[in-house]
Amino acid sequence: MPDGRLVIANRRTSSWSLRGWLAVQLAGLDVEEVVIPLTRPGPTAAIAAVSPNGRVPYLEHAGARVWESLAIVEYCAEQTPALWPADRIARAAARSVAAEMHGGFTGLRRAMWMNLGADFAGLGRTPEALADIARIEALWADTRARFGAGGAFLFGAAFTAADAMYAPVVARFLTWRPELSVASRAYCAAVRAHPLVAAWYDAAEREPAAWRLPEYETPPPA
Ligand SMILES: N[C@@H](CCC(=O)N[C@@H](CS)C(=O)NCC(=O)O)C(=O)O
Repeated sequence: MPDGRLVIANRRTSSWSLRGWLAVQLAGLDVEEVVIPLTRPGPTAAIAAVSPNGRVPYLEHAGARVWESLAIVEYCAEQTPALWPADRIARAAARSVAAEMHGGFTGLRRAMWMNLGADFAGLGRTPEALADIARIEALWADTRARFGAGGAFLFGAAFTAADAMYAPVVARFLTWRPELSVASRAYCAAVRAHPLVAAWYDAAEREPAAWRLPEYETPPPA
């Protein structure tokens, strides 16, 4: 019998769900997965009925109730410390970039929402989104230069919680195709090829078309 449940929303468009799900997978928690499709206008009543903050991801595990993706990441890292880099200085940087993602980049998130099945190449390039993208590229480059020498991810060979926090950004970049450096594109390719990310994309493709929300399927004007 599973030790609890992880509540998420549509894989195609729920970027925060992807972060929580990756953390749970990386930690190897044995939880039932409950997918609640988003409804519009929100908030989604079925999510509000189960999650303390009315949002997903929401985790129940061995008596603990955890909401907010970053809190789920931290809970998972308590179970499996390798979610963060082992080195104290690298771990501090990983926590910082993860927190920066959790608390910011609203310009990007508003203009280039996650839709794994869409092709919105060239669109969504608002000044706010482009400023966020510049910061993200600088952050990725700096992190990889300082800690990433051993592999393709932010902290080297291991896909850590920091990569989990940025996986939905990668997904946005693959859908909206902003201009990116060669190094950023290589990082995006590595994240997309990770088996857990690939599994999420595959499962998203199998979701019922009826779950799709018109506001996330319609491209913004060019
Ligand atoms: N700060 C939250 C954000 C979670 C969030 O906004 N989740 C969205 C789905 S991606 C949600 O649950 N929305 C509820 C709704 O639209 O009804 C976190 O980090 O978990």
